[in-house]
Amino acid sequence: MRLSEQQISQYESDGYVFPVPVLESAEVASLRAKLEAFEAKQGGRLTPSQRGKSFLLFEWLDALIRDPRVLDPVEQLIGPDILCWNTIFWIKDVGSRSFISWHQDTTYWGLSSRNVVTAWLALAPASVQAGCMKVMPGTHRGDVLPHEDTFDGDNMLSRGQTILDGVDETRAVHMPLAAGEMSLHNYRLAHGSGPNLSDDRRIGVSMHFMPPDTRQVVGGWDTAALVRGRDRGGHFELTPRPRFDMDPDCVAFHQRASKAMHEVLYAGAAKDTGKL
Ligand SMILES: O=C(O)CCC(=O)C(=O)O
Repeated sequence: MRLSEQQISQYESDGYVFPVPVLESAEVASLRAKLEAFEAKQGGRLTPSQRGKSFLLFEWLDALIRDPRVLDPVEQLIGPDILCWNTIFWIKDVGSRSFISWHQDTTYWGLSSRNVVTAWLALAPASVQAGCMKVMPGTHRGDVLPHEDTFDGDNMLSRGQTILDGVDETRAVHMPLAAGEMSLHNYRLAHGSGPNLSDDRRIGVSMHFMPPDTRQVVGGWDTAALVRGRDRGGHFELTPRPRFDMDPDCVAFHQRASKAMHEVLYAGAAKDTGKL
């Protein structure tokens, strides 16, 4: 799957493009089943730290961040050398009040590049009713807007960071996705999502890709997976690859890597909620 010229120019001007088909329905059903079997084995849900940098924990997610159907469109947007900084599970159970406030990821990831792209893949239907992502077109081109830490318990973001002013809800664009489709957005773009009012879980996994000249400017040591081309920057420790789910060497590495990322996400915050 290649993005058309029109999709590339839409990404440049508006900051997003969707839907991009990635997985066949049998493939997405199999990945969802693997994730849900893992959740069931440990009482029904992922721990906060298992939500992030999870490509180190699950062999199938390590394969997904290297899948050409994900990377070919990403390469069209950020070039042939690609690092994956993070992956995050975004799961809203049926009947939960979980939501994601309007925010820009540049405010708390500590990454120097303007050119980080998030690929958000639906592992279950992400309809408007299910609380799919919504975006504010063009906001990736302006300054980062002021955010406030709200620490709202239902907000899935670590600090409940929320754009105070500058979001005109009437201009919001929803990005509904069928299971197996992904959206792509620039991490400077203002985005968020409402609660899941559907009768199925809303399960997504975001994959965050960056060019190797990116630096971590808030934390010290940080990690990334080299998923395509060469690491010409050398600013991140390259991660090992799990040979199977919960490969002990990678689980140990994940513990250190997610602790370092956690410190970046909470830098300067009034408190640590323990969320990712
Ligand atoms: O899952 C969502 O609705 C929001 C995800 C998000 O904030 C992100 O991928 O950066």
